[in-house]
Amino acid sequence: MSKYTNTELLQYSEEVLDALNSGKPVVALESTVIAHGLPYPENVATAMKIEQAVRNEGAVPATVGIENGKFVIGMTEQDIDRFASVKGIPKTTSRDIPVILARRGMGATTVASSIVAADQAGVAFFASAGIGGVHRGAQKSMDISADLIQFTRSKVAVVCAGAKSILDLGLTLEYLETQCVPLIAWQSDDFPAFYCESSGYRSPHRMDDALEVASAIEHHWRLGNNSAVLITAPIDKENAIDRDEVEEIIQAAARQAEREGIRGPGATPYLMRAVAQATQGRTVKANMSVLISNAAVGARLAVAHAEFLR
Ligand code: PSU
Ligand code: MN
Repeated sequence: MSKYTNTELLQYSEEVLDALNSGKPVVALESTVIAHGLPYPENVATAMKIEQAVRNEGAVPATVGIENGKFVIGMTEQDIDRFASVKGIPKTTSRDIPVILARRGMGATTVASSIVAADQAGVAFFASAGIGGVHRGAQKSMDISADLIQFTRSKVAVVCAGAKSILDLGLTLEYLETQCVPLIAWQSDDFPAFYCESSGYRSPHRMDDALEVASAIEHHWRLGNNSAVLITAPIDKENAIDRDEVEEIIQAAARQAEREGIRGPGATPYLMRAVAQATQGRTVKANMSVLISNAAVGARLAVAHAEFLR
């Protein structure tokens, strides 16, 4: 009998089920970035390119979301189009999951809720562009993304381009260290800052070999940690944006957000839109490029991990 199968909670695509049951690498992908992170129709095109990037590296993509009270593990093209175009699909982070499931609703999954789903589904890898983190001024606002807490609870390897500098990246790194989340910079020395190659902070570890990354991930799990390993890969040089330029724009956007009293789950999308506007869409282009390149890195590492386990 096959180990993986559809359940009351999980609706797999056939392709993902086949891959999991034959030990092939699968990479989970989030849907908040489709529903809330990018404009239509660029979001649809990007979601398809992300999936293609995963396939090109020899892995199977599984775009994750919530529909009809189930986690979808591997969206169809129609699903992706719906998440990209239908207004009002709620951004669903970890704590929202039970409510959305109980109401048999739809939910666009964040990094946190996507790795909850991936972990349940037996998908070991997840790739996205930017994770949430500790917000600037968190000493007062206490705004810390649930992504960081979820890393301590879900056994998934997470590949990302670090986090946007709309956050306090120094505090984000401190938080990850305190919470015992292994952090590896893929083929670079620094913790990247999404649009920027470097946040200015060094990463605690650099690795250049995919099998060595796979080994580190397995060591973490074999030690009994049911938690994430975080791997960062920087944006391509051609699409990178200068750190000082972004910094000025972010400071202005953060002041505006404060004046308008923007808080809670709306804060990240608000700041992202403000930065996109101020750069005439250059950050949107960077966002798309980094989503695609990270998906490729995630797939490459997932392939190495499957090889490591053989
Ligand atoms: N950062 C980005 N793009 C995004 C997000 C973060 O550069 O689309 C989304 C991701 O889904 C992430 C979530 O998990 O925002 C974090 O939101 P919050 O800060 O509210 O936890
Ligand atoms: Mn928040």
